[in-house]
Amino acid sequence: MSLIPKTITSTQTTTVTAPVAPTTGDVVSLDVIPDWGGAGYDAFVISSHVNGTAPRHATNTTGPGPNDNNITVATGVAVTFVITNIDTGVNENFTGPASTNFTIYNDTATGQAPSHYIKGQSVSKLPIGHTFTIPSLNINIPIPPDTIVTFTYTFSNPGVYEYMCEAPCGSGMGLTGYMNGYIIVTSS
Ligand SMILES: [Cu+2]
Repeated sequence: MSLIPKTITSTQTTTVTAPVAPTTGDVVSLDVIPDWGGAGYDAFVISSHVNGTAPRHATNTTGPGPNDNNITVATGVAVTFVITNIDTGVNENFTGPASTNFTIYNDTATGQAPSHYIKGQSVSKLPIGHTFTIPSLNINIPIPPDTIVTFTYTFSNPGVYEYMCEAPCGSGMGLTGYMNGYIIVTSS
């Protein structure tokens, strides 16, 4: 499956365009939407569930998570995660080794500038808004503001894997359906 270019306009009027990258296997597209459920309730949202140019949860609830962000994939398939962060906020600086290979695409006036990180490479004081973290697999991907971040992972074992953001990003942090979700890995 190839990635489909798309454009999302954030509430801060910054436009990011997804990379068109050759890949095989499955693609999971997630957006990080600031204030999805109200002030401070940022969320990972399945991209196809995002509506409109000022994306918001349909009911704008600040209650329990809308559960729009669970993912199902199969074992043994290379899954490419495409995480589009339309949040322009910085919440902390990320320092540490790259937990796996990943690429950060920065939107520039002349197009997208990819920065490739190799597993083990040291990352120092990278300003980020969020992370995409799967604690049980030691995956911890930094997500800078207004970027698209991609990485590919093949799940070996069926199960339910919690993913989350570990950056201190507000009230949605730690809430299922906001900055937390689950990856259901089925046997192929
Ligand atoms: Cu976050």
